[in-house]
Amino acid sequence: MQEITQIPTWCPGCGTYMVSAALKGAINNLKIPPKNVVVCYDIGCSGNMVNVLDVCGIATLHGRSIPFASGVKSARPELTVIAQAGDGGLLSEGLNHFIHAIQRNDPIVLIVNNNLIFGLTAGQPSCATPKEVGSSYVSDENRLAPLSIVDLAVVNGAKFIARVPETDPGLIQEVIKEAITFKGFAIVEVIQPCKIWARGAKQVKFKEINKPLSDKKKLIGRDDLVGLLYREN
Ligand SMILES: Cc1ncc(C[n+]2csc(CCOP(=O)(O)OP(=O)(O)O)c2C)c(N)n1
Ligand code: SF4
Repeated sequence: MQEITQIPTWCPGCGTYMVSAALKGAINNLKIPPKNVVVCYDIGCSGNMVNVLDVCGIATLHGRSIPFASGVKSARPELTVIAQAGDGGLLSEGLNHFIHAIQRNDPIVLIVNNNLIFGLTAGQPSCATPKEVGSSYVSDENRLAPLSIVDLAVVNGAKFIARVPETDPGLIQEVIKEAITFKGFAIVEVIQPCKIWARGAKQVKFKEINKPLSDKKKLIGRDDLVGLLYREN
């Protein structure tokens, strides 16, 4: 494997710095050789982690990181396989893949860098953009209510659901470690509002839960809950 020497180009304060450091820390902590880790990256600001993480990386197509990851895992089940996506790639371009991976319970990890907007292409609303966030393409406010990744995961029967804020790198790392050791489709959503295009997003006061809920329906509509929210044994 070649050593990665590129310097990240994310904006100062972008949550993706935290996520890439947490992912690296989780892999090191679990002592998984980087050559045994495959990360399938979506297209976007967050997908540019492909340039900085020293693992086997595949830059896939927008909205298609999950099927790439599922394919790699079925061909090489001994590898740790991770799909990465922004909220645009996951919910706007590739929502069907998300739901089908839940339905099949594909044994891969999904990390969603939810910055609440299409970041790389300069601020068009995604399906996760809150109403109060104006954008470079919508003059006042976005008229559509945002889709919730956790709610979709719950109603479609996901067995591992986590949501973590960008402000808690320790929690992001812990949850990614749990996700990597889970034997099924493990969803980790990181809330990291874009520092440029989602500045108008209301600040959610997060409440960390220290034990996964036994009744996942209680997660519906609770966008304030963070931590490992649900895990089915
Ligand atoms: C099929 C397709 N449609 C549109 C694009 C253009 N495009 C590239 S990045 C991007 C936005 C990415 O947003 P998101 O997935 O939320 O990731 P972020 O940049 O916010 O991290 C778009 C629309 C593309 N590359 N492929
Ligand atoms: S535009 Fe937003 S998501 Fe992209 S690097 Fe800057 S802060 Fe991060």
